[in-house]
Amino acid sequence: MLNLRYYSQNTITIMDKSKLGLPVGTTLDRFIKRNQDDFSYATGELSQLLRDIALAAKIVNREINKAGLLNIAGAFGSTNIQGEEQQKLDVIADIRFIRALKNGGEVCGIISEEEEKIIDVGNNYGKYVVAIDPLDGSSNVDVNVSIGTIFSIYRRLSPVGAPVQNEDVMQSGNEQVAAGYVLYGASTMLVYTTGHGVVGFTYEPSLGEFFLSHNHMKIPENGSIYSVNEGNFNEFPEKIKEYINTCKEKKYTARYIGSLVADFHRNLLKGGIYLYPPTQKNQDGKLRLLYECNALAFLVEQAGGVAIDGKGNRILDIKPYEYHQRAALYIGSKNMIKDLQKYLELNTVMAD
Ligand code: P6P
Repeated sequence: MLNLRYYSQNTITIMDKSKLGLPVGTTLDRFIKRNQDDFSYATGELSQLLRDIALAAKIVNREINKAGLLNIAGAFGSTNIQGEEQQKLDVIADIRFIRALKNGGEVCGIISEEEEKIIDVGNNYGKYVVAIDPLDGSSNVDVNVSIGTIFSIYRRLSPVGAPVQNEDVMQSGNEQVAAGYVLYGASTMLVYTTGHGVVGFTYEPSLGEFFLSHNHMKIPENGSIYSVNEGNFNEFPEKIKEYINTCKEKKYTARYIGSLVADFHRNLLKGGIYLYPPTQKNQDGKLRLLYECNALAFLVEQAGGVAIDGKGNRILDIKPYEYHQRAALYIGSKNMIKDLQKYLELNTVMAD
């Protein structure tokens, strides 16, 4: 890496060009190796699984960046288990992440937003299972808005050597051993936690590497940004309406991209609250517990924030009963969630 050397008085001040926005610091691979000791039980499998996810992210990033040029944007002409029209990139991302996880050999099963049932990848000796939304917010890709991948990693409960079982994927969010997201935005970032804080890596496509750019990410305890689809306002529970009105009275800033990872990432960096309350169309909320809410809840708590469902539950405490179940989600700065809870009149067990 070219360093600019500035000579002043008798000292040499080495101004690393990285401060001008070029890739900086530790590569993802070296970071994972250096922190492998964090996983006392693992002998490298989880490290390899994180690398497998990063590889798929690089490939999906390349496909997304081509979307404008090649005919891969737009609808695929099919619908997924959710009954949602599948965008071509949804399908491509699903295929890419499943292939990377299957070939990586560390995973015995996958739950994906794009697939109805557990995907048994045929690797009975894989110690882990993954719940993933391969490309969340993909309807935004045609209008060039940031989109994301969201993933959760669990240790399997069934015996190693047997096929993946239902119990392996029906674990509460508290059991996650790692979780994260990829944000395909102005720059592509991989943000994840293994329960030892939150770290962010920025992708340098010219080098094909993720570089550590955000260490020890913490969400500000207070914030003045609220993210909610106000088009649904009239359908919200009365207490939520009251809370949103106080945000306006306090002259908070409304920011809603309609892409969960992008909204979450901004609030993580700047402080804020994201709300997806129940609506007439989605009376349990729209977002999916297993492969959207749990990962972000793990991340936000590791960053000092809070994630609840508005019914008195920490998101991470919810015991799932089906793969694609939905949950209302209120997630963000600790004190903003505390304010919300005054309206919900609930004393959810808060993260300590
Ligand atoms: P609405 C995208 O479909 C998504 O799952 C999230 O990325 C996003 O935050 C939310 O739904 C947007 O939903 O109902 O406001 O368009």
